[in-house]
This record gives sequence, structure tokens and C-alpha cells, in this order.
Amino acid sequence: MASSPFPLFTALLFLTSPPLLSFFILEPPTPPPSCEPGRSWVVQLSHNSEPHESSLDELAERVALEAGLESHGQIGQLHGHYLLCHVAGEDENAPGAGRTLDAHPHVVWHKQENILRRSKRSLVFNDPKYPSQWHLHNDVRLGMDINVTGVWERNITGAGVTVVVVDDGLQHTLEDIQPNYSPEGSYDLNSNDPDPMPHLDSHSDNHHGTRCAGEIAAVPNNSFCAVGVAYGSKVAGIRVLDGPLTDSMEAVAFNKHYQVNDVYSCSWGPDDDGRTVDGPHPLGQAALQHGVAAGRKGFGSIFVVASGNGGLYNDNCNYDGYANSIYTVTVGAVDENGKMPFYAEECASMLAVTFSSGGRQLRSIVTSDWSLQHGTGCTEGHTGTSAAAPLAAGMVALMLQVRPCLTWRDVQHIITYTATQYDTDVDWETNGAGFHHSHKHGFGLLNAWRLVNTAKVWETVPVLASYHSPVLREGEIIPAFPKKLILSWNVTAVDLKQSGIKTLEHVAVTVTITHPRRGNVETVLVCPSGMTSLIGAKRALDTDTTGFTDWTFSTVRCWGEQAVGQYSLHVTDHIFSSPSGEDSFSLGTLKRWKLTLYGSEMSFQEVLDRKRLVEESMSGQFLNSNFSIPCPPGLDIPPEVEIPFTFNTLKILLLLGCFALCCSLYYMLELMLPHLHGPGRGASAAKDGQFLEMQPDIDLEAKTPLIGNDDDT
Ligand SMILES: *[C@@H]1O[C@H](CO)[C@@H](O)[C@H](O)[C@H]1NC(C)=O
Ligand SMILES: *[C@@H]1O[C@H](CO)[C@@H](O)[C@H](O)[C@H]1NC(C)=O
Ligand SMILES: *[C@@H]1O[C@H](CO)[C@@H](O)[C@H](O)[C@H]1NC(C)=O
Ligand SMILES: *[C@@H]1O[C@H](CO)[C@@H](O)[C@H](O)[C@H]1NC(C)=O
Ligand SMILES: *[C@@H]1O[C@H](CO)[C@@H](O)[C@H](O)[C@H]1NC(C)=O
Ligand SMILES: [Ca+2]
Ligand SMILES: [Ca+2]
Ligand SMILES: [Ca+2]
Repeated sequence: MASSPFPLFTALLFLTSPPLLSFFILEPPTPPPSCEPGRSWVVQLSHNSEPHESSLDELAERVALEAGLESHGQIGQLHGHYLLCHVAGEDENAPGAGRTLDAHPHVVWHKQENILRRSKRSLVFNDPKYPSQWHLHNDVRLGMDINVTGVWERNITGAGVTVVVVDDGLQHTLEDIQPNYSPEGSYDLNSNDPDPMPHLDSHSDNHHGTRCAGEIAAVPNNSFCAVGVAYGSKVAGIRVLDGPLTDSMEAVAFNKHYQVNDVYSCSWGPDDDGRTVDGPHPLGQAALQHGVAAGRKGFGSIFVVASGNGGLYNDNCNYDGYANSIYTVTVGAVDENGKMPFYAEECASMLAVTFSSGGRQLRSIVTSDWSLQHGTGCTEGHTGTSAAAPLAAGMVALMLQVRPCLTWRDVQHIITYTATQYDTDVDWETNGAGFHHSHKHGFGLLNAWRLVNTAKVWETVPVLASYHSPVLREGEIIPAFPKKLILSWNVTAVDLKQSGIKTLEHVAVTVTITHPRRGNVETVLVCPSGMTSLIGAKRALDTDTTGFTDWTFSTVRCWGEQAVGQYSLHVTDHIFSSPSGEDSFSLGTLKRWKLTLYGSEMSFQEVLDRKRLVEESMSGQFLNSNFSIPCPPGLDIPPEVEIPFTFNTLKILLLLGCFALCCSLYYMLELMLPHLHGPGRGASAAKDGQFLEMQPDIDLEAKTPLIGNDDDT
């Protein structure tokens, strides 16, 4: 009796059937099937010797009678579980009932329910919009929420963690923001002052950043509006979207106060018009890389980005260099039914999804709002993948509270290991390491309970390693669908020994393709396991005539797989206008490509072992106990260089940045050339006739950061 009731008891809490539900909610008691608060027992019965199905109900009646209670029937669909109530008007503390149930041969376990009611009560917030925050606790569509309440019940609310919203400003004076506002993490790059307060102007509606911040850290139980996912965390704002945005501004934003800010929530990106191919420019890229190396004392800033809202235009987040970057956590959206909404974008680099708005009849996200212009300080209408990314950022804050030394890669790993498969109608595929991924849903739904439990027991993964193939010059014509150009590159055990990779994380392919109509090109990567990734989807609206110049596509779909083996690129031309589909229409050429593998020396067996550990942690036992894995102290990162910004200093910074970039590229070449001509690889490559020359293409991995030190990866 001592240990077994508890798991079942917790299970009951979440499998709440209508009778139980009406019992928990503290409303005037209704007649049966509910009982008065504090006057009910949950029992599990078993027949023992009497095997008759139909008599369980009668057995419940009998047991109830013997214990001086009355049976209110089976609890929902839980076979053998019954709700027994005190008979109205009798002595509340009749101790006889417990003793009778204890001794009864047919009672497997029992529990008086008032304890359950009390644990639930801690989550009753007085915020008027909390009941409609379905993404936190969905009482209508069960399971369609981020499953965070059990985490909060264990007092895990993001304490000690700061999330910064990089956006159009943050109205930090709002009742729901002010107590959790972090001025130390904030800045205004549009006006060059420390205060990210959004500006009012006649054209723009700068409420976006404030809405995102509310989703993360809206203050609970203040009788105002809503509650944030990580309501014990601090939230900062970096105002950068209200005006012309330059590469250097973006670079500054990504590293701003990066020893204060732990998570950067970015609900924006290049135009979602279905024909843009763009991403962070050199400084922004360098800042992302510097952020993961030096942010958070070297554990790495966590950059959470939205997958984009170009679904209506057939846009794909692999044409968005922020989503595509290995340094970001790319988050897509599902609606309240767990389906991909019309606006959402899919891609092979998407890590996971979480909730947001959907079709007109479905609910949107309820959160804080600015109170300027026509705003009331509260909204029920936050929409798009913009609303999904901050929920993810809040969940990361919860993870960092229980384990502050998780690295930027640990966070991505944990998401991969814990996201859950929901909508079975989409293109799920299980990869060679047993992870399921869909281009539409990433690895699945983010689940705060699973994320936090796993974070608690997660040992830091080995350092990042990478393998770069040479630039493979092809100059091959891309044939029209259904024909395709197939190119392969074998990664040998010797290659991998040099690079130190055993299992994969991200796989990236950098291509240069000329094509008179870029949107016709479709590119698929096949990993050694046979797992396919649609890294470059066709896009009907993309009529660009310049093709791709050293564009890097990436995929997470081979995560955890063994790195060794043959990688193939399948490129085909979907001619949209021609009914005949003649070969003569295919005018595209694949000029060159390059394969980059990211991963670590983690063995395949360890990946499997970690998966088992993750599932073992789900009972919550590690959250409940004093269990903790020691954390290293982290690096001593020198304080930020504070530059008083003027237009001129910006220009100088830009110039310096470009200079540093050139230097680092030169340095890179020096380093890589001998490696490429080393034994083995060079020889086999030459034999294939594919290897021609090393291109000085932009290489994120080896680029020297612009600011400060790092002797990281
Ligand atoms: C919220 O405030 C009410 C009083 O307004 C209080 O009774 C309740 O316990 C509080 N809930 C939490 C979770 O602190
Ligand atoms: C949701 O969280 C509860 C703990 O609060 C846990 O028992 C349950 O298994 C979780 N559900 C899922 C689907 O992970
Ligand atoms: C909850 O956590 C906060 C911050 O870690 C701490 O100050 C507080 O005492 C905790 N409350 C309980 C009831 O454990
Ligand atoms: C690459 O590996 C595949 C099978 O693993 C093999 O058939 C093929 O010949 C190899 N190619 C080269 C160039 O070594
Ligand atoms: C946690 O540790 C403290 C002191 O080390 C101890 O007093 C307490 O009983 C422990 N709690 C649990 C749940 O193990
Ligand atoms: Ca300002
Ligand atoms: Ca509130
Ligand atoms: Ca997009």
C-alpha cells in the first residue's frame, strides 16, 4: 500500500473523467456522480476468486456499504476504479472507512481524495485570463497543451533564468511584466538607449514583443490578465525591429548582455513570401556562433527562432538561414487540434513544434499585450509561429532552472529525445537511431514535463565535432522530374576518426546551383541509414533567376545515427509550366556542393542508453528528490565591450567586423588546405575525379568570433 498508490494516483489526476473533474473544481457541489469535497475515496477493486465482469459494479456497491460509503460508479474508462463517497450528513471524519478498505480483500488500493484536491489547489490562479490559456492546461481537448502544470507544482518556474525577447520593444511597465522585468538584460538598438519601451507611431503596431514576453513570464496570481510558461523567470527586451535593421545591429542584438540573458527568443526572420532565400549575414552569423561559444559562461546562449509564417505561399524554413542554422532551436506551430496550421512552414531543420493559433474556429494564444494605442494590456489573439517560439523559450527556461549548465547542444538533444509524436496523418519517419521526425512537426510536440525531467538527469554531451567534405565540383545538368541527378560522397571510418564524430547531430549541405527559375529545384539528402530529408523543397512562387550561391541547407533528421557511410544528394527539376515535362526544359546546373557533418564522439550505444534513461526519468522521481548531477562552474568570460553607439561607431564596427572576417577566412584556408591534401581523403577524392579545389566559402564552424575570447569547440 505504501508505494503503489502514488503513480496511479498521479495518473488519475491526468486521466480525469467527467465525474472526477466536476469534483476537483471548487464549485458548488452537484448531486451524484460527484461527492462533496473531502468526502470521497478512490478505490481499485479486484475480483480475486470471482471472475465475473459484470459483478465489479456490484462489488463496488458491496465494498461501499461495508465501509459506510456509497458507490458513485466507475471512474471514467478506468476499469476497476471506483469513486466512493461519504453518505451526506454523516460524520466527516468517520475513521472506519479507511480501516475497512485497508482490510478488505477486494481492495487493491485506495486513497481519500481530499489530498488530491489540495495539491491541485496550488495551481488556482486568480488571473482572469488564466482559465482560457488552453496552451498551458487544456480542459477541452485533453493533452493539447504543453503539460507544464506538474512542473510548476514542483516549484519549477524558471527561477534564476533570464529570457530576452528580441523584437519591436517590450512594455515593461505592464502589471504582468514589471515584477519579472530585467533591465540588466535589456537594450534598445533602434534608439541606442537602455530602455526597450516600444514606440508609438501612426503606422506600426509595436505590440509584438510585449505579447511574446507575456507568454514567457507574465506574472501569476496578480488578478491581471494571464500567466507565463516560466513565470518565475526574468524577461528582458531588445528593441531592434522598429526601424531599419542592419547586419551589425543584428550581431549586437544576438550577443547583448549575454552573461545575463540565457535564452534569446526571436519570433521573426526573412520575408515569408515563398521566394526569399536569406539568413543572417556575416556579422549576424558570427554573433550566433560567438553566442553559443561564450554566452552563459560558455555553456552557450540558447537561440530560439520561429519557423516562419509563409505556409500559404509554400514557403519552407530551410530557405531561412536563422531557422536553418545549427546554432538555433527552430520551432514550428501546431493548432489546438495538434495539426499544422495553414500559415506554418515545414522544413528538415525544424526541431519541434508547440501550440499557436489555427483556423478561425480554433483558439489563439492568450497573453499580455501592450496598453499603448488601442491595447488593453491583455489579448486573446496572439497568432502565428511568432506565438510558438516564446512558449518554447519559456520551456527552455524551466529546463535551465533544474540544470543551469546545460549547453546549447544539450538543449537541442533533450528536445530531440523528448518531443512527442501526435498527428499521425503527417509524414513521420523513424530514423536509424529510432527518433521520429516529420518535416511538418520536427521531432514532435514540446512537452514541458518531459523536457524538465530529462534536463534534470542529463549529462552534458561530448564537445561538438565536425567533418567537412571538400567542395565537390560537378557542373552537372539537373534533369526534369521524375529523373534526378544523384551525387554521392562516402564518409569513411578514417575520415571520422580524424574529425572525432561517431554519431550525428545536424547535417548540412552547401550548394551552388544555377537555374533560371529557382523554385523548380528540389533537393533531397539521403543519410547512410537511408533516412531522407527534403532539404530544398520546390516553391511555386520562387521565380528568382540567380539560383543558389553557396546556400547551406541543413537537416536534423539523421540525429543520433552513425555518421559513417554514403551520403547522397538527389536533385531534380520540377517544371511547373510545361505539361510535357521534356528534358529540354531543364536548364539548371549543380555547380558545386559540400557536405558538413556535425556531431560528437558519443557512441551509437550511448544514444540508445540515453533514450532509455530519458524514459526512466519520466516518473518525476528525480524532480522530487534531492538528486542532482554536479555542474562545472563555466568559463570566466570578460565583461562585454560597451560601445557608446553613434552612426560612426557603427560604421567602424562594421568595417572592423569585415576585416576580422577576412582575416579569419584567410586563417581558415591556411588551416584547412594541408588537412584536405592529407593522406587517404585526398587520394580517394582525386580518384573519384570530384575533388577540384577548396573554396573559401563561409564556414561557420571555424570563424573567429568578433568579440572577446573563446577557445571552445
Ligand atoms: C492566488 O491568490 C489567492 C488569493 O487571491 C490565493 O488564495 C491563492 O493561494 C494564490 N495561488 C497561488 C498559486 O499562489
Ligand atoms: C504530463 O505531466 C504529468 C505530470 O504532471 C505526467 O504524469 C504525464 O505523464 C505527462 N504527460 C505526458 C503526455 O507526458
Ligand atoms: C520555490 O522556489 C523559489 C526559488 O527557487 C524559492 O525561493 C522558494 O522558497 C520555493 N518555494 C517552495 C515552497 O519550495
Ligand atoms: C561508396 O559506398 C558505397 C556503398 O557503401 C559503394 O557502393 C560505393 O562504391 C562507394 N563509392 C566510392 C566512391 O567509394
Ligand atoms: C534533501 O536533503 C536534505 C539535506 O541534505 C535532507 O534533509 C532532506 O531530507 C532531503 N530530502 C529528500 C526528499 O530526500
Ligand atoms: Ca528606448
Ligand atoms: Ca497575471
Ligand atoms: Ca519563411
